[in-house]
Amino acid sequence: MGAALGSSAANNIWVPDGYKDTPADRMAARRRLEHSLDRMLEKPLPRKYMRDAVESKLFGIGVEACTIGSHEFYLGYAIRKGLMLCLDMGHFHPTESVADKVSAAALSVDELLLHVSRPMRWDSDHVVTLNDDVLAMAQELVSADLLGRTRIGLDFFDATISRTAAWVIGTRNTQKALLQALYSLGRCCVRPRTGWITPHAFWCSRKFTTCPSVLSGRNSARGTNVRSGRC
Ligand SMILES: [Mn+2]
Repeated sequence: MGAALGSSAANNIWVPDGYKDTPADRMAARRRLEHSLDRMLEKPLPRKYMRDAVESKLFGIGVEACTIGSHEFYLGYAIRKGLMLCLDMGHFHPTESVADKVSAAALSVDELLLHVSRPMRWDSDHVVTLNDDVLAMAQELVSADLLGRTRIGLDFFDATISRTAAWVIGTRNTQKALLQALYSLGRCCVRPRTGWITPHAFWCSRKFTTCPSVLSGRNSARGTNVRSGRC
C-alpha cells in the first residue's frame, strides 16, 4: 500500500486482551503479549513504505479489571522498538488530558499516531464533535510544532447513524479544530483570491499572503509578506 501510494502507510496494532476480574498473574500475560508482538514485528519492513504503531487501552467491556496492553506497556514497547505510539483519545480515563500526553511522548518516539475519537463511558469511537478535548489536542499539536510528525487518524464506529454522515461530521469537526488552532496561534494564512486557508509552513515559502492578523483587523495592510516575518 505504501509503495503504491508513494508514502508510508501506518499499520496500527491494538489487542483487546485483558481480564474481567482480578488476575493472579499480570506479568505472565504481559510477557505473552510482548513475545507475540516481537514475533509479529520480527521482520522489519522499509520505513518509507510502512510504519508500525501500537495502541493502548484503559479498559472495556469484559476487561474491567486488567488490560494487558495498557498505556505504560505500549509506551515502553514503542520506545524500545522504535515504533510509532498511537494515542486513542477514547482510551484513557475521562479526567486525563490526552492532549497533555503528546508533547511528553514526542520526546521519546519519533512519530505519533492519533486516533481521534470521542469516548462515552467505557467505549470510544463515537463520531467526533468539536469538543474541548479535540480543540485542546489541535492546539497542542500546533503549539508544540508536532503536526509534521503526527498522523491524525479518524475512526468512528457508530453504526446507528449514516456512515456518510459520520464520516463527514467527524472529519469536518477535526478539520475545524485544527483550523482554529492554526488560526488562533497565527500559524496559518489565507490564500489570496481563493480564500483557502493553508498552514504557514506550507504557504510562507511561496508568495504574498494575508495573515490572520489582517483578517481580524489588527493590521490594516493587505497582502502581508510572510517572508518578512510580519505575520
Ligand atoms: Mn483506537
